[in-house]
Order: sequence, then structure tokens, then C-alpha cells
Amino acid sequence: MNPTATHPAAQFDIQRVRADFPILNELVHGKPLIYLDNAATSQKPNPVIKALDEYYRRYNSNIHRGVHALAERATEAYESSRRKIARYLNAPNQHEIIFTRGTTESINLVASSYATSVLKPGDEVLITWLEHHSNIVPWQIACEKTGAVLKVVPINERGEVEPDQFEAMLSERTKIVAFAHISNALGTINPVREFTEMAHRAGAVVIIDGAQAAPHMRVDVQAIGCDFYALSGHKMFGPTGIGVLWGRTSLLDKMPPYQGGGDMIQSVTFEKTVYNDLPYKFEAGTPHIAGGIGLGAAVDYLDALDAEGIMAHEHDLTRYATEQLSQIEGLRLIGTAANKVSVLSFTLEGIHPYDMAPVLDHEGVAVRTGHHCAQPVMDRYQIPATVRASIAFYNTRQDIDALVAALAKVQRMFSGL
Ligand code: 7TS
Repeated sequence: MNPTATHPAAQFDIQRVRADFPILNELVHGKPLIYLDNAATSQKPNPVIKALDEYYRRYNSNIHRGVHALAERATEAYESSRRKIARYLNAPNQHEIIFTRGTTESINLVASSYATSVLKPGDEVLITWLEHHSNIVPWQIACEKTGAVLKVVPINERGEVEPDQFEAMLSERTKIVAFAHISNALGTINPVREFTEMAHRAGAVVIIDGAQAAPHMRVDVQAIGCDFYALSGHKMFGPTGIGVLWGRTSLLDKMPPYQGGGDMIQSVTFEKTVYNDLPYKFEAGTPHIAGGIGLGAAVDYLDALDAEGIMAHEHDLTRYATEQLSQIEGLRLIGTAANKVSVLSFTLEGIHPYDMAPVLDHEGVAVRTGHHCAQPVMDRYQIPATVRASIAFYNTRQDIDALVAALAKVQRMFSGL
């Protein structure tokens, strides 16, 4: 995707896209909603809402078991979502798409099943300083259980993981390398292909936390070359409570189950249980059927959009927002990587982020305030929290202007004017 092509942003029909998202017409405290909290969760377009509604209204049924019309229809819709997602991620095989609750569960699955079965005392797991807690804590737990050691690649002042520092921390002791495709707190895009190649040269297995990438770009797991890729449906315009773990068949086949229960077995006796084939071996219990179907609808929706136009539009908004925010006196942008997406984290001199949030909310501006589940990132910059405006393709320059105006109001209030 090339954001520098000749004005593709002009071809991206923002008003038509906005019309697909009914929530964008809501009023908040009597003001139009300015939704800039997309990194936390994105809004849902009509086709996703319709898919959920239709499932519950017309064919709600459990899957993979009932031999009746509704069960067959639900099973087919759920499995067709799996096929769509496999195609969307360019996964070699649809049985490599494991439905989970989201990125957090996907990473926990790998940390619990894969990591604890391969790690030995003295082995190393390598992560980076910009990870979300979901890509830190599961590895700490796995290391505690196995005696392996967690290593962390630092970030520079701009919030980038430098490739030579990354490579320098790899060794024959490194067995697993886990890093974000895109940082949720800083917006930094990691060079995932390069990092994957480096990790593979050291003989490690690579898992990528793609929670923040899937909403902004087309992800091709084969082009990246990683071994596992985790994502959340709710950040890519799909429902909450559903996500994906993609993994290589050769690894998934060897991994022990993550949870035991229904659907993940072929036969059960008290003496011995035979586990089911992929992907069901990792999908114990009744899944989030509506969620899976809704995520398929989200993928269809994204597939039909002009990906180049979206990239260019978001690139334009990021540049515009960076320019506008930089002009505010006392504003410090946290995360200024050369290669970043539309996440703008910042502090305002003399005003605690938690004091800003209610004023912004009152103006209808929804942003996230806090450590963004990335406390080590906050520690790196010696700040307790930031305000984070995170942009999706349905945002506009007017949304940025509203944020800037609301921040001016914050400053006026706190300077006593
Ligand atoms: N990894 C990254 C990079 C994330 O941004 C998040 C969620 C997760 C993992 C966990 O995803 P979940 O869907 O399993 O919860 N990030 C955020 C955020 O930035 N604000 O709220 C949730």
C-alpha cells in the first residue's frame, strides 16, 4: 500500500463510509460524538450489526452438533467466517484459524500450550518495551512455570525498537520472540518481516500481536513469515469477545490442548481421550457463534473498502493531527516514530491526563486516558499516563479540530481564564 500515490485520499468517500456507522450520529452531552478511541475498540458498520441481528433472530443454534436446519445454517455461517478470515490473512489453510476471545486469549493460548511445553530452564523469551500487558504477562507466567528468562528489547526516545538492538538480544538461548505489529500506546509500526527473519535466524519461534495492525492495514501472515499471529475482532470493526489465533499447522499439530471440554475431542473414555483435529482441538466449549459470524461480516466489509484510499486518508489525518497538536503550548507528543499509525498519545504541561478527560468528554470527544495497559511504556517516558487520540478511517479533519478546540478549553479552565 502506497500512501504517497496521487491524492487517493480524494477518492476515498468518507461520507459514504461514515453513513455505514450508525453510532457516529449519536449525541454525547448534547454534542455530536467525536470518537477518537479506536485503539480501545472500533465502531461497527451496519453489515456487522445486521449479521449479529440476523443470527439471533433467524438461525440461533449451537454449531457442529445438531442435525437440524438451524444448526446446519449456523455451522455453515461460522465456518464460512473462518474461511473468509483465512483468505483475508492469506493463511495457507483454514484449519490454522483458531477462534479465541481476542488477542489476549490468543497469546495466552500460545504461552500456555506451546511455551510451557518447549521452554526449559535458562531458555529465553524475547519481547520489546512497547508491548501491551497482554504480550508481557502471559510470558512472565510461562517463564515462572518453566524457569525460562524474559528479556526485553528497549525502545528509543521516539518509541522505536531499533533493529540492531533487537538482533543483539537474540541468541541460541532465545526460543520464543513475541512483539507487537503496532504499539497501542505509541502507534509505532515494527518492521515485522525484518524482526521475524532475525528471530528465525536465531532459531526462535515468532508470535506477533496484531491487535492494532488489523484495523489499519492488510495483514499477510505468509509475507511476514511469522509462526503465530494474534488479533481481536472488536478492534477491526467486528464484535467484542471474538478474535483469532493464526498458527502454522506444523506447530499447532504438536501443541497440547489449551482447554479441555466439548468440541475439542474425538472420543472420551475415563482411560483415554482422543483430541479433535485442528482447529477444534483448541476450541473447547460453545464458542461465540454470533461473534464469529459478525467477524466474517467485518472482514467482508473491510475487503470491499479501498485499502489504498484508507491508508492515504489515515496518513493525511495523522499528519494533520500531529501538526495541529504540536502547535499547542505545553503539549508533549509521546511516540514520534518515523513509521507510525494514527495513534496520538500526549501530555499537557501542568494538567494531569485524568483531569483533562472529563472536560473532553463534556465536549463529546471520546479519547482514552491512562497507561493504556502498557505501564512499561509510561515508565520509559517517566509519566503516569497520557491522553490518547486514536483515529480510524471514518474520522475526519473536523474531528481533529474538535479535539484541538476541546484541549484549548481544558487549558483555559486550568489556567483560570
Ligand atoms: N495487544 C495490543 C497491542 C492491544 O492494543 C490490545 C488492546 C491487546 C493486545 C489486548 O486486546 P484484547 O482485545 O484481547 O483486549 N488494547 C487496548 C487499548 O489500547 N485500549 O483498550 C484496549
